[in-house]
Amino acid sequence: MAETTLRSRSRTVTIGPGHPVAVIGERLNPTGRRVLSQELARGEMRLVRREALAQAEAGAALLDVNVGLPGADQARLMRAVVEALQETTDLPLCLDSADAGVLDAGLGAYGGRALVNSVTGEEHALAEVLPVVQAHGAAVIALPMDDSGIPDTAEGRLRVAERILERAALVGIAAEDVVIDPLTMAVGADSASARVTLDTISLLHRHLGLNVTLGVSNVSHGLPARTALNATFVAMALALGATCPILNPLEAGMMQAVRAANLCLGYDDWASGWIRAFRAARRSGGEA
Ligand code: THG
Repeated sequence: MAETTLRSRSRTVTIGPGHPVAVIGERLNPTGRRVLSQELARGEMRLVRREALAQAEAGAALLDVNVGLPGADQARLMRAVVEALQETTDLPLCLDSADAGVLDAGLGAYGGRALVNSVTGEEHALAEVLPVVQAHGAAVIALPMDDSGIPDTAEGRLRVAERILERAALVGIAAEDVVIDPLTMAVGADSASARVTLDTISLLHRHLGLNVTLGVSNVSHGLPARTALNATFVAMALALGATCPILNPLEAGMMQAVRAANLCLGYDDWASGWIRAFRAARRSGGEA
């Protein structure tokens, strides 16, 4: 199975078999967050820095960075956020935008090797995003949807992922630098959707052997008791081969599920990570 290596100026993170789960922290995203949106709109980086530090402290390995504010100059904003984050944290970044210009601006400001989130199989995305990824020597998340939409079967999603890999190879991006996302939708809106995501993960794992990410919190959108649902879903996804889930590391239940999965999948010798987290939580009076 392939390894993907990401870097900040001073830290290297390797995702892949034999490595503990690499959590991608989801909180630098203004969607549904009023105060963060307002600060970003003013170009203010106080909350961005605070969320970065909190996610690092909670155990994130990478930070997703989304500046999707309607009406903002997102290229400029992405550059400013990347600069602020590089002064604040040594975690490698995952730049989250569908716009090649926004990605190019963020990658240009970045002094490491970022993960680009994401490219789809849509012709315009392949043509615009892949050359930007290649020019900056970045890695990229592939979303298996194309100009005819999102396939509703695991086999259909695997076929689109394979087409994205072919196009990436044509511009000189190695297969191990493509992380595949099976696509996660709200299970409250379609009760078959989580199952398709999980089936896609195992098919991708068997056929491609590449790293797999997923936006865990999408699954519980609109439902109560989101953390319990997200935690169970991420444990299932990790058992089937996901290696770098995007989730909220500030939810204690999510990091508990990730640490439990690390232990159960053989990535935590002598349960030392599990015990260390329990002791740290007891000292600070919180949950493990
Ligand atoms: N795949 C990839 N990237 C992604 C996603 C994916 N990026 C975006 C998203 N999906 C993952 N990130 C989030 C971030 C936040 C939430 C869900 C997914 C979320 N936020 C709360 C809400 O909207 O209710 C608000 C949080 C708060 O107020 O603190 O649920 O699938 N590659």
